[in-house]
Amino acid sequence: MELWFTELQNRNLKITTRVEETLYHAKSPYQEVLVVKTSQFGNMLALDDIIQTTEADEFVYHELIAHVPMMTHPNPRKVLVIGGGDGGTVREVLKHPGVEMVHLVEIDEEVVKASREFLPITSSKLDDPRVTVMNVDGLKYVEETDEHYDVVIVDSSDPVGPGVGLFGLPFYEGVADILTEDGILVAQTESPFYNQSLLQSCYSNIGKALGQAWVYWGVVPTYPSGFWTFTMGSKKHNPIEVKDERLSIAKGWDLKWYTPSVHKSSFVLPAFVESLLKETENK
Ligand code: SPD
Repeated sequence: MELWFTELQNRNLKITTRVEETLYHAKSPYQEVLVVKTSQFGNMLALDDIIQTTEADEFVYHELIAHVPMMTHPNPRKVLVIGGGDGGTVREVLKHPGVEMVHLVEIDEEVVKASREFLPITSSKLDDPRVTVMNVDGLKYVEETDEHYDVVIVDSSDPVGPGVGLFGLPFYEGVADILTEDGILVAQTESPFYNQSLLQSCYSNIGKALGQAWVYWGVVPTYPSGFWTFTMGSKKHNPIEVKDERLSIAKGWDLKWYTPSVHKSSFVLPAFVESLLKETENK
């Protein structure tokens, strides 16, 4: 019998990949957590039937969401990751030698459990002594914490289910309050092919909350359209002006996507994305 996993990418489009075996399946209070072994992408984590990460292409997303803000800040010591229970973002953040503590706020402990068991490379740094994993709601955490962070990374799922509040202005304003005075926020902001208004509102809201915003992108084959964006807000530091000397600290790290040139080129946007962002500036 043939087994296939299908994600409905939008109302008109599906992506389907062959499954060899189901490795983990649980219904948590928040969502359905599934890990399958696929023929094309290796082990793959899906939440409510939406692909979150796969062994084959996780490096693109995790290197970009972590290293672009972490290099932009001159000395990131305290980092908060919201979502990201698979551990891939934490793994990349810890490559920065000055990092003293990483708080991982992942609402769903089933995601962490499944990833520890079936995504061993992605989750490999979750037990690092600098890491504290908290299974609490990111929105609530941001409202209630007294901690301040140099970098906050919003490694959320899509704007449906438990992740929906993580894309709104009140949340970004809350993050601005718990950032240090030169702090940086980055969020995953979906595909400009299929989710244009979401990208526009994130760009506009992050700009309002932090003062300045930039969009950058990479290619994640298992996400809708493959073309994936991240939006960074920074109170002080400009990601495009980071000195080559700073970017060169990544030499010798185990990286497959991020390089000093990629850091800069990721901010070069196709014309249609530039136009989308320009539209928001006039509002
Ligand atoms: N369409 C899926 C987008 C998922 C983005 N977050 C993935 C989390 C990986 N750490």
